[in-house]
Amino acid sequence: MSGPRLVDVHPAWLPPEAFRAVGSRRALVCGAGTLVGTVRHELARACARYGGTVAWQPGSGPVDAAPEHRTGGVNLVLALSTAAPLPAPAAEVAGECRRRYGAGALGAEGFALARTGDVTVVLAEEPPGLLHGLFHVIRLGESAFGAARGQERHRPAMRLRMLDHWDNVDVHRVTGQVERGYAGGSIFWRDGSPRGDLARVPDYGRLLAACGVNAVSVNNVNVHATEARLLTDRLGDVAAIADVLRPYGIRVHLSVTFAAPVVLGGLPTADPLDTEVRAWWAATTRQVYDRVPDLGGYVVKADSEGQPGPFTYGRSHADGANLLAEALEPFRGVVHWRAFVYDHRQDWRDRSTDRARAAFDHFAPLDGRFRANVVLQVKHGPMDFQAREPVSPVLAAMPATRLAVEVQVTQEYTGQQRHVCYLAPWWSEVLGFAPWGDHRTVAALAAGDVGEGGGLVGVSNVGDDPFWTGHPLAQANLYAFGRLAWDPGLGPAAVLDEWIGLTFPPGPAGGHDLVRRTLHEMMDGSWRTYERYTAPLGVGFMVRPGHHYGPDVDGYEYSPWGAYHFADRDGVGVDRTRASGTGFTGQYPQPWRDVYESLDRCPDDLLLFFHHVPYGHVLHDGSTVIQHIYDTHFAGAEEVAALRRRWDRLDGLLDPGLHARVRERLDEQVRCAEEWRDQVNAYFFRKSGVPDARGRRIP
Ligand code: GCV
Repeated sequence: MSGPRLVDVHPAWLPPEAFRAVGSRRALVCGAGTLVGTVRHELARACARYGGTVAWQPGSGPVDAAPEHRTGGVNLVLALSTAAPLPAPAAEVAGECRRRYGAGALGAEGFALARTGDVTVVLAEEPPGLLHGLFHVIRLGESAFGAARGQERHRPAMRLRMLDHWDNVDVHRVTGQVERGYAGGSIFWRDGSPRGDLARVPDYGRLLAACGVNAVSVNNVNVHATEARLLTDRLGDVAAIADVLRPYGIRVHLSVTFAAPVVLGGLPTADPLDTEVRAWWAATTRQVYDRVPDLGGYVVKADSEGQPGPFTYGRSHADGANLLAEALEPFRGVVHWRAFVYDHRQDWRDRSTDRARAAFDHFAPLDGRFRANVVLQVKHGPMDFQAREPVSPVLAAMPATRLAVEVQVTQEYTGQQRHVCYLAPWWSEVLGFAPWGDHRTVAALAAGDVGEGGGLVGVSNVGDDPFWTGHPLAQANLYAFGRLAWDPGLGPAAVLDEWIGLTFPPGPAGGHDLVRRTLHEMMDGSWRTYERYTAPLGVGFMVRPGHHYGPDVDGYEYSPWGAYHFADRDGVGVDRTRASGTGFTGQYPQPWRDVYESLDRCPDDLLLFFHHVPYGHVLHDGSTVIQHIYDTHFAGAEEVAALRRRWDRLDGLLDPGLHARVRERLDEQVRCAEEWRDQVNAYFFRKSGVPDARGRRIP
C-alpha cells in the first residue's frame, strides 16, 4: 500500500510512538477506496507494533474482522457516512451530524469526531476526510480515548493548501538543484532526471497529509528548458510522482512556461489571443489530463525576473491567465498565476519607481477579468518574503478575483535553515491582518469567507536531507504551514506544542517536560529574535546579494533590484507616502492608507518601510531610531547566544544525531548574528556619528 521506507530518514512528526494510542486499540474502518486503504494501512502498521487490531467493512457486506471484533469491543471507528450498514456508534454520530448541520456538512475533507461510551468515532463524507480524521486522532493521542467528548466538526478553512517546490530538474548553474533550497537536493529530481527511485516520496506525502497539506507543485516557477518538457514528452515523470502522492490525498500541480507554444510547440508566437496558441494549449492540456487525470493545474510565473509572459505581445496578465484557464477548465484544473511582477532592471537613480507598488499597479485594474478557475497567487508582502513587511495591498484590491496568499516556508530571508526561526507567529500576523480594519481578515480572503478564496501556498523547505529540512527544528515551519492553512485561527504556540508532542514523544530518556519547555523557550520568539539582529524597523533586505545569507547593508543599495534603504548621514528609510514619496500608502484602503501615511501612527516595526526619518526620530517606546538599532542588535545577538546555551540542556535527552545537527547550526547562528550585529551597528554609527547611549563597543 505504501512504497519501501528509507530507514535512515528522520520520521519528523510521525515517529512510531506517535501511533501508540491508536495502535493499541481495536479499530474498525468502514468504507472503500484508495484513501480508505491508506487509513487501514496506517492503522495496521501501528497495530502490528502496539498490539491492537484493525477490521474492515468495505461498504455493504460482511465485516472482515478478527474474532474479537465480531463479538464487539471495538474502541475506534473510522467510517465513511456512505458505508452501509454503519456500526451503531457511527450511525449515532451521523444522525447527530445531519440534525445539527444538515447533509453534506462535512465536505470533501472534513470529519466529525465524537466519543460515545468507550468508542471514539471519526465520521467523514468522503475519503480525504477520513484520512484527515485519522491524523487528528493521532495528534490527540491518548486524549482521544479519554472522557466522553461531544461531537466536534473539523473542516479546513482553505480548500487549497499547497506547497510549491522550487526544485529544478537540471542542476541550474546559479540556483542549483533547488532554488532557495537549504535542505540538500530535491526529493523529486536529480541531475536532469527524476531520482532513480521515489522511495521517499510516500513518506513525504504522509507527512503532508498529517499536517493538512493537499497539493504540491513539483517544479520551480522559474521554468528552464528541461523543466518545460515536463508538460509534454517528460510528462511521465510527473505522472510517477502523482501516483505516489495520490494515496495520501495530495494532488500534483505543474509549473509551466508561458512560452511553451514556442519552445515546445514550434509555433512562432505565444500570444494569448492567437487561435493556434489557444488550440496548442487545449490539445496539450488534454494530453496532460489523459495521463494525470487528477492534476491540480498549472502554476505560472510570467513577466517576472526574466520569465516570459503576455507583455511580450502587448497583452495583459488577464489575457495570459485566461488562456491557460480556458485549456484547464474542461478538466476542472486551476491556473495559479503569480502576482510577483516587477521591474528587476530598475535604475537605482530613479526614485520614482517603487517595487512595492508593482503588483498592485499591474493587477488591481484587472479585477473581475479573470476566469473562475484562475487563482491569483500573491506574496504576502509587497516586496519579497522579508522578515517584516506590511501585508500586500493587492489582497484588499481584488474582490472579484480568487486570491491565494503565498508565504515562504523555505527560509531564504530568514536564516536559510541555519538559524532557528519559527515562522508561524509571522504567518499568523499576516493571516490575522484586517485590511479594512474590520472582521475581514487575510485568512478570510484566502478561505473564501470574503471574496472568492484561493487558499494558502507555501514555498517548500524540504529537500533530501535526512532531517527533511536541513535544520531539524525547521520541520516545525512545514508542520505549522499545513496546520495554519487548515485552521488559521490556531495559536502559533499551540501549533508548536503539537509539533513538539508528536516529534519528541516521551521516551526512555525521560525529561519530556524539559524538552517541551526548552523548545518553546527557543522557538516561540525566534522570529522576533531574528528580526532584531537583521534589517531594522521593516526596511528589509541588507542581505548579501545573490545568495541572500548574512549581512551586507548596502548590498542592494545601488543595484537594479528595487530594494533600497536610502540611508545617508541624516536618516534612513523609504518615503512611500502620498505626501512626499512614492504614493504606495495610497494603495491601501482605510484605515491603513492613513495609518501608514502618518509618521505618528505608523507602527514602529514598519516605520522605515513607509518613511524616511532622521536617526533622532523618537519611536513610540521613547527610544530614538539610532538607539533602537543599537539596542535591538545587541539584544538579538544575546538572545541567540542564550538559545545556544539552552540547547545544551537537552544533551542526552534526544537522539544524538539530531542534537548534534542542531548544535552545529546554532554555532553558525551565533556567529552570523554577531556578524549582523556588528555590521549593522558599525554601518549606522559611521553614517550617523551618533554614539551608543549605553557605551557598548561598536567596531
Ligand atoms: C523562484 C525571489 C527569489 C527567487 C524566486 C522569486 C520568486 O526573487 O530570490 O529565487 O524565484 O523570488 O518568487 O519567483
